[in-house]
Amino acid sequence: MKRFTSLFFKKQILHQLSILMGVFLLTSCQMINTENDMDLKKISLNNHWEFKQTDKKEWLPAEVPGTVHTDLISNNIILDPYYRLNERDVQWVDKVDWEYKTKFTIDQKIFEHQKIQLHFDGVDTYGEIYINNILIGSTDNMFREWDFDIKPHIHKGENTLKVVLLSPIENGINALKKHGYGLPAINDQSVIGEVGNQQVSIFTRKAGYHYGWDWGPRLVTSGIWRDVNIEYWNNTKIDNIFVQQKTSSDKAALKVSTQFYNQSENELTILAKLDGEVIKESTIASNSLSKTISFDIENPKLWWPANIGTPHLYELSIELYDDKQLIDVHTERIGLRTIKIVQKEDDNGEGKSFYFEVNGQPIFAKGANYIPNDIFLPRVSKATYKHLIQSTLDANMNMLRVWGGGIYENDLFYELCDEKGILVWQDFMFACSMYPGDEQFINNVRQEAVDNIKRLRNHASIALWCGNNEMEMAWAPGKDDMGWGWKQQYSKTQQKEIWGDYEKVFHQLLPEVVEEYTDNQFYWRSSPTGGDDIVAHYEHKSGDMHYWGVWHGEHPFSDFRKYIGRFMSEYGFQSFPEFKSVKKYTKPQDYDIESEVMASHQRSGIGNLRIKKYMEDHYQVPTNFEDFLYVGQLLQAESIYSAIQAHREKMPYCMGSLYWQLNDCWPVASWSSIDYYGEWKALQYFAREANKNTSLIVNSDDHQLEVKVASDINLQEPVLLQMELQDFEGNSLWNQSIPLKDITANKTLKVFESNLSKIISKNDSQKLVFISSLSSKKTEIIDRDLHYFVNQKELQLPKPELDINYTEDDNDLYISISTNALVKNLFIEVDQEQIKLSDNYFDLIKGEQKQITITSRKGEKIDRTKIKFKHLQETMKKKSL
Ligand code: BMA
Repeated sequence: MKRFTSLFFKKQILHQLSILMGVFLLTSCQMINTENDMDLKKISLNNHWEFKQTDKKEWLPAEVPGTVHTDLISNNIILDPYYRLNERDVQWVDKVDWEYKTKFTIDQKIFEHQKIQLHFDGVDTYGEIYINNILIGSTDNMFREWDFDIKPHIHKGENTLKVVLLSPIENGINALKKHGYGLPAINDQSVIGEVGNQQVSIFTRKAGYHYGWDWGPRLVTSGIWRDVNIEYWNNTKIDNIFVQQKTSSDKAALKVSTQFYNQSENELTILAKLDGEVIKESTIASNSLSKTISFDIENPKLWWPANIGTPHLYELSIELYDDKQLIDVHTERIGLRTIKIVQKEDDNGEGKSFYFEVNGQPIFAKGANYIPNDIFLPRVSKATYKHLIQSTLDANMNMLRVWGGGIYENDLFYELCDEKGILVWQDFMFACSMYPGDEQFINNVRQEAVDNIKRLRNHASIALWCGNNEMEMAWAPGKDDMGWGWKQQYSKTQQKEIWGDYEKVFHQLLPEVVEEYTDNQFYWRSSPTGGDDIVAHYEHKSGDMHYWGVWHGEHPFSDFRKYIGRFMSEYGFQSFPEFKSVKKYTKPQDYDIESEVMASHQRSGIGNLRIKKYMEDHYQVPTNFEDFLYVGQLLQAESIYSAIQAHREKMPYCMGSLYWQLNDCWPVASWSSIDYYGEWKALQYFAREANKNTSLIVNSDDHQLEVKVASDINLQEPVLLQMELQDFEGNSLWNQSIPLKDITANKTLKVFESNLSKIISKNDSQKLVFISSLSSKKTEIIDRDLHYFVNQKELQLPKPELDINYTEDDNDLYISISTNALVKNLFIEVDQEQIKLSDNYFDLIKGEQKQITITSRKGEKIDRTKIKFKHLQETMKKKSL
């Protein structure tokens, strides 16, 4: 195998070093570096941009990658649209055209290359590309990558690149006129966009949420939103690689196909390396455009989802040589695993299972739906991505659904998911609307799908491709009594046309592309769907389910236990951000959820109504604004905690629970568990509890109490269930312990049940807490649960006195807390940015000592004077403002 001489390998190292140096030099200025002798070279064109409104004269400094809006903000032309009502003042931005320009220098050496190509990782959206003032091409899809051969248009010396970004709204309006009639686009806030009822989002291949959503503002961006560079090479370069695997615990058989641009007359050499070691070498015939090499990895280290095993990654490099000269190298981190979606007919014939099986093991999917982190995507930092994916892992999740109204995320997102063992349910970018299906649109979507599948298919985390969000359910083809009333608004001919267009994309095009370009990855036509001919509703027994009875349908929280499908891919409940976040986008006169500013940062028409109604049912509704925000977060946390538990309780019938939604794209009241500023809401802490690998589930009604244990893993050793009834002053009123065996994966076992009166006896249920814990010798506490017998508003809570002590070291602040009586939902509010607490919003009983660590994500010192404590009891005092 290792036929190359050691001299050759020394040369390779020099090559690699020079590549690294080259990249460094090239990104630091827009001058060309020709020092390294690898054949393919790149110049980043991310620097020295200027922009202007097309019909204005003055050029201003601009950022690439960037957006028009953020450039206008940095040049003090518009104010931050996220602050108070500023969004309303910037609606003109999407109705005019913009120009961006930069310069680059081509020296003799570069000029001599056979191929010189301009490459955009992304253009948002309608771009006209000019080199030296000559139009060389155009773009019309934010999700695609764009290549332009610029060799014929450039000269030695200085050249110019200009990108004209045409108004997405003007383009949309023209497309709407051409189409002849409008299409459903319920989240398109055209009125806020000052274009009346002209909902045009569906005509443009651009992130749907830019046009508004029920958690998002209306800010229709334009911009060169991802990297732009010039690539130049002679003869050959790697286009992409496609890794296929047949993996089992003792062997992974890999087939790596490499596609090239190749005009070389020579026979080339291709080398595959795994973790730096040469694993296979082969030759490529002259002019050949692809090469597949196969090799086996014995006893592979498998990639496992988080908490089930280690998500091991191997580094695979493909190197290309022409006569021992390194021409190009492509490196990816890959995971060896199998992922299947199992849909097996139930024994009673009523439905089919729907679960993910990784390496042959069924996995209960725990997680959330994920939306883009900002309207202005290029400014989302690496730190934000890292924080979100780490928070996903920290909340004991193993799956995120990249939802179809946003974007195919940046590489970094998937790299982090690979690393942390987070499975990705990947939607194609279509949501809550119906789209056109003319030839141009279809071709555009095909290329979009190909580009993104090629970019993402080798990621270990990609588990499923899904056609769209909620479109099948909303249209409900052939079912007159189902759907969202969309089809009824159209003539029979139009209905046929709209559904025909739907079928072209979601039943033909996308499954075909997934089949052709992936390693047998699974395609699911819409979320939710019952599969076969079943349109999703709240009681279907196959496929995935979005259950919105709680919230949209005003069902009580207890209905989370009633409506459970095979895989819950959406359900949710809103809350406001915490007060410290609200302060960032408001002024004190806005501190009322019905104020104009707060209402503008609440985009669900029924949002405040629902929060208030459910709060009245469960809590004493505080009149104080700050308290209302806090109790609202508890309400959301309680609701989703109970839903996660209900879904896990139904395991293995139900094998997935992804709540709506993990994150926010601006500061707003929404269903998120992490706010725009990265602060964990109460829900994020509660989800962490509910998602533990082994979890106690305690339920009671007026007569009965049940304790169950849900587990995603096999527990190797016996465990002890300890249960105790206490009053709020810490007096023990009843207790029992039960040793447990046979806690096995993907099962929920009932481990205790009793007539309630036997436990509560004559005690007042409003003053009681049922404490259960599960412990093993090895792990000590596996899980612990505090269960109350009445709603929070009926609890007769004591007035606790807290004993709080602080210690600190260089980075962290430690708080030790104890109490003389039960304290409910203690909220440690730290009025400092980017803070991480080891726990928050927890209940504490007498006799416990709680240790909290507070860390700054920015590495700052924690300022003790900025810490406040709030608990539920305080909000229950009938105080008026
Ligand atoms: C779900 C999502 C989103 C929406 C959310 C809340 O159906 O797919 O479209 O934001 O509900 O209404």
